[in-house]
This record gives sequence, C-alpha cells and structure tokens, in this order.
Amino acid sequence: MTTVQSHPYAWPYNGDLRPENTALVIIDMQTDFCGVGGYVDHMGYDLSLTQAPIAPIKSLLADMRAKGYHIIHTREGHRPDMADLPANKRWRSQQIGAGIGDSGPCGKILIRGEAGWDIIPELAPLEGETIIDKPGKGSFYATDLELILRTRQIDNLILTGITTDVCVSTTMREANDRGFECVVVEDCCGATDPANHAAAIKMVTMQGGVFGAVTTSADLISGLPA
Ligand code: C5J
Repeated sequence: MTTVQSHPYAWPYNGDLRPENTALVIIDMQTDFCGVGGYVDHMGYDLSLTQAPIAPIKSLLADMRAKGYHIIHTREGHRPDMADLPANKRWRSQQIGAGIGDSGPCGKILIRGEAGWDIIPELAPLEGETIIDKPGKGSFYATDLELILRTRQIDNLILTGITTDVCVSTTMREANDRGFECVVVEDCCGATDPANHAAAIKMVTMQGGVFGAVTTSADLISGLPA
C-alpha cells in the first residue's frame, strides 16, 4: 500500500502507486499560454500567473523521469487550414483581440507547427515521451489519449499545467469519468485569474474528492516510489 500526502484523501485511493501504472500529464505548457507574444499575452493577462508553475513542474518532471514514470505532454492547437477550429471558438478569440489563426510575434496563434504553439524549452519533451495534440480543452476529446493509457495499463494520472480552470480542469473531469484515478498538483498549475485557480482546486476536494485529490510537488517528490 503506497500513497502520497494529498487531500481530501491519501492518493491513490487503492494504494497501488507504481511507475508502471502512473503518468505525469503536463498540459499545454506552450509559449501561447505562458510566453511573451503568445495567445494569453495577446489577451492581456498577467503572464506571471501562467509562468508560476514552470519551475515546480520542472522539478517534478526531473524526479519522475529519474524514477521511471510515464510522461505525457499535451498541446492545444489547430491544423494550419483550421478545419478543426469551431467557428464560435475562433469568433470568441477575435473578440478579445487574440484571434486564433491570426499572425503575431510567435507566428499564427494556436496553430500547429507555429513557434507559439511549441512547448516551452524548459519543459521540452524528451525522445520517447508521449505528446498529445488536442483541438479542445480536454485532453481526451478528439485524441488517442485514452487508447494509449489503456494500452499501457496506466490507471493513475498526476495532472499539471495550464490553465487550472480550463484545460487542466476539463482533462481531470474527462479522466475521472473514465475511471482514471487523478491527483492535481496545486503548485504545478496556474490560471489567468488567481481566484479561478483557487476555485478550480477547491472544487476537486468537494464530496470526498469529487474529481480526485489535490497535492503539491514537494509531497510527490518526497512520496513517489521509484
Ligand atoms: C485555454 C488552456 N485556456 N490550455 N487553454 O484556452 O487552458
């Protein structure tokens, strides 16, 4: 029986915590979400909020790589011809001055292959690590993530990345409904609004852990077995 410190319960619920059945999921740590000239910057939000998790994720990633855990990165973005971009998503982004597909200092906003869409160098995937390209907020929608997790017999997901209230939260809900055992790492996430970050974390803890549990990078680094 192995668990890590977390609330509202010690995670995972069944104490079956091993590198073979557990993945670190790093959501959308792309220049578009935390870099100068990217999508979030265009919208005028405070970049320090989405940059805050970079250092804690880097430490957790190094620890989990060394211990042999599965590592999965996601990227939100659309095909260059925008065939997978719903008209309403594009329209809304234009209203706030950050039109998806429009040209900016980091190339076309949220378009696959452009500089802004890339994962930031500090957290660049290593050869062999899984990368999931997703057109939406959730990492399961219109991707092969579930197939990969089931094929590799991964039951436990450690969720990090940006933004807490949008792509991290949506992914956690999708995963939880599919029976995956999730923990979100509070200091390894960030939102464009601190109150939304806090609310998204608090929501997880209701009803005895309605979507899973909440932990910190320090508790994982000290508690994860190799
Ligand atoms: C958003 C994300 N906020 N990665 N994407 O549009 O949270």
